Amino acid sequence: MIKKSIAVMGSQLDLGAVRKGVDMGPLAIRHAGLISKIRDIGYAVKDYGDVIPCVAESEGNPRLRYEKEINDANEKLYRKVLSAHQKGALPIILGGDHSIAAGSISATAEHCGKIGVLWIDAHGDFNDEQITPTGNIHGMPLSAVCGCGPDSLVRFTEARVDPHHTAIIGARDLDPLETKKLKSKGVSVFSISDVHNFGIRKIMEEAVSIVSDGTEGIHLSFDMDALDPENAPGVGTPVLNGLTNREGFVICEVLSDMGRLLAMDLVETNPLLDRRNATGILAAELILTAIGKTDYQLFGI
Ligand SMILES: [Mn+2]
Repeated sequence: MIKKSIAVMGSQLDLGAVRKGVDMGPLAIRHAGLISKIRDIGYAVKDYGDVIPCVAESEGNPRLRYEKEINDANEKLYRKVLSAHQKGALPIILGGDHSIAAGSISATAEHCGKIGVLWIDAHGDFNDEQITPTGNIHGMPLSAVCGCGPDSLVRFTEARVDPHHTAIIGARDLDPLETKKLKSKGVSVFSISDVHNFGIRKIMEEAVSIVSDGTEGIHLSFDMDALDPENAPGVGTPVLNGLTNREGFVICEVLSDMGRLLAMDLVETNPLLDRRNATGILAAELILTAIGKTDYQLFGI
């Protein structure tokens, strides 16, 4: 078990994505019993509530849609996550679309210094205002926190993550220019084929060594669309042929066993598209596993 208390917080942000509904993700994950189940594992836990973004008047720059509202919400989230780190708690951040990671990861990097980022996602999220095919900011946060643009998305801090300390697992829907940029900046990408050819344990071994080597620890950013839509139907941008539930849990188990988790995002849960909160429940269980819940636990003994 990580010897820390847990700080749960969320961001009800959906302006980075096209399909609406991920703003309710944090509520769906809480309704799956997250807070009491964290307490059951044996942690002190406090729920700091959600950042609620301003109502958007217009989308603004079509290459960075809703930039102002997203940045304002992320600045608030950044302060909340930073404050949780300063109190010695492990922050768990519930999304919201993936653009919230520009706020959360920046806070971890600001507090901890050199960090590794493990990005579990069907997508690369490594676009910027020049190469984006859509202008949707949820396709850009990994690039932003690595200092590869857009800089405006991380305007509240100088802290950046070295792309060489960053690994993506589960990728299967990358844009062509994004792929080129990921390669040129040195991000390690483990596609779904890599997972199925070599096995999730082998891929995790490699990924974890990349993000741990010379870093203070790992910020895990888990996008529910990394999983197969059969298991996680409640996501805005589903992509066929995803990770199995078991593979998702192994990722979290390995991180829990290592004891080097600094913070975790769990994003892109969309209750409007879900089946009886299956995706919200799965999201909560993945979080619990990452912080030490096991299948066979001697509660309080
Ligand atoms: Mn994502």
